Amino acid sequence: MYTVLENVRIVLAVLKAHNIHRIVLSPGGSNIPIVQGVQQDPFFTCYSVVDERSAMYFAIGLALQTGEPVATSCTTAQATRNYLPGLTEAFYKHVPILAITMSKHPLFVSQEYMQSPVQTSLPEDAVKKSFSLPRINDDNDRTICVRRANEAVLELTHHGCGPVQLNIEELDSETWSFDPAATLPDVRTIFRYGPSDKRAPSLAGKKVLLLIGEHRPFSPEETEAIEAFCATNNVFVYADSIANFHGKYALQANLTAQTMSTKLFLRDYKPDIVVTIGGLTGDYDIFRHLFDAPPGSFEVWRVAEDGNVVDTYKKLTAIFACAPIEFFRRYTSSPPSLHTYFDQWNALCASARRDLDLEFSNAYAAQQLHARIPDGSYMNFAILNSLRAWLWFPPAPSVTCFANVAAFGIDGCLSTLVGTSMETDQLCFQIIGDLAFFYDMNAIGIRHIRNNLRILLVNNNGGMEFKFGPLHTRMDVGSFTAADNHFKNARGWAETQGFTYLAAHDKNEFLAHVDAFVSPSDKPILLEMFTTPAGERAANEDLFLANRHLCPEEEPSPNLIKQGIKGLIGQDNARKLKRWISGDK
Ligand SMILES: Cc1ncc(C[n+]2csc(CCOP(=O)(O)OP(=O)(O)O)c2C)c(N)n1
Repeated sequence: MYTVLENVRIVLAVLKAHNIHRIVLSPGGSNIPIVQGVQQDPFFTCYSVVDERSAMYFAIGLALQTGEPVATSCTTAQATRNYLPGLTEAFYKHVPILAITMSKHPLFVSQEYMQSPVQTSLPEDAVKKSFSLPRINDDNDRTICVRRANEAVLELTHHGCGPVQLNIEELDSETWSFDPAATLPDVRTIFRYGPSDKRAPSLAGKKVLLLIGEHRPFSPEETEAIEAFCATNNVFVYADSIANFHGKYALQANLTAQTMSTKLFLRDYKPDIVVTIGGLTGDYDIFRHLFDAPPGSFEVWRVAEDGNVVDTYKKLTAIFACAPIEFFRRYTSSPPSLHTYFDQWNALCASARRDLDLEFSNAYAAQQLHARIPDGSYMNFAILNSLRAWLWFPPAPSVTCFANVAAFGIDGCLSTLVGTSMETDQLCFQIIGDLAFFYDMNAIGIRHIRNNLRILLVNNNGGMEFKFGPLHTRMDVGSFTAADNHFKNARGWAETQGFTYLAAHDKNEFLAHVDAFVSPSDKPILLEMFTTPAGERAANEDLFLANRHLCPEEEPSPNLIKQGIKGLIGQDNARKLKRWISGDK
């Protein structure tokens, strides 16, 4: 029998998984779910101490004597406050005590309900960190509880030892309820390993997806370590342009991932282990597959010097708190491995089609320009739409790529690239929509601007990002969400600031400017292309339709039906029909 409170059962399971078996219990009503769970389980050694001040000092003594983390549990209200003196001692003494506290459902906190003061307002020098587990209503709450319970335990010994608060929210009506059939959940456990930790699991026989998020260019040593790791493991490296990695087993697979269904990914292309390095990917498509995959589909290992618990895909099981190079060296074995997993992705990606007659759009610009970006250049993609279009048409490996995907602001992309352009003589290209450009337009007024700056301003009259999906057919997106009709063109401002200003209203005008745009010049250049939402949509859709074969569906999808119509009446007529139906000009 266990409590009906699932968040409590998760905590009990996590304590056991991490082998925390000494617990100091103080009396009360709100922590009955914990007390009941541990007193019936021979795994736990329970100590009873009435006074919470004394209980916390008692726990310190236990931990000092055993050298192991100790848990404590008390009821709500003043009980937690009385942990404070002991927690302060533990904080400055660096003793790992997990203070499990209880609080009422947030509905009641500070609302003059009985025994409901705030339970997490501890002084900054009482605990290293404080975690709260919500009452579980759905899978998201469940995931949060599993992650936070693991994180709280791991924090006891992370970057030095110390006390940690693990607060559990509960509804009074459930606090004393038990379920005779309940057992402890088979909870996902997250472990943290150092670079030479003997407990770390093996990769032998596993299919590994090495996912590289945004990353500065790799050093030769790092590249060599990754290549050696890949050579001796069954690895496919998923690396977008902003990963700045171009190894033998790496592919720029976003177009494939975008076209593929999660069902197909799970059936044929999923790994056993995902190893992540670097920052955010900014790639919603691979994210979708990894995030949506059911629990247990694969494990995620995060390799990062900070050693933090970052559970992006809800499947984190291991954190390697070390520089990635140490991880790769450690998992490089011999002899060379089979590369079936890479071969599988490679075959699929190789059949992707990019050689289409795209409509005038950001994707068209990427298609025409990507191979013309000079070796050694730098690029910055002003997030979502521009980044995506250029992931489909990646520039040469010698081009260093960035995007502000860490916080996804349209506010400073241009300023970031201008900063980059200060310290290199190579050409620096910004791909940017009109909202992002005019947001950050003062960046081209920075008086240090140099001639190596190239701005491709894709003026599609507002935030195209919000006009791709079906949303624009269901609501007025243009007025406020995409903020149409604010900015006319950048000619005046660009010329005032000493730029060569080029404009392109169609493919011919665009192609006429390409040579100048990618060549050295005695002035910085701004090329403004004027595209339409309909053209932008058509380019994207044509690209997907041409790549449907990357994702064979059992059921004909709406897209497949569209493709059939196109086949019957021709591409141009299909576009006209679509514009007529959607009311676009
Ligand atoms: C500072 C900031 N404000 C708002 C947003 C939300 N946002 C994301 S994309 C986008 C539209 C950007 O439009 P534009 O720069 O014209 O590029 P397009 O989508 O048309 O290619 C907006 C407003 C954001 N990311 N950052």
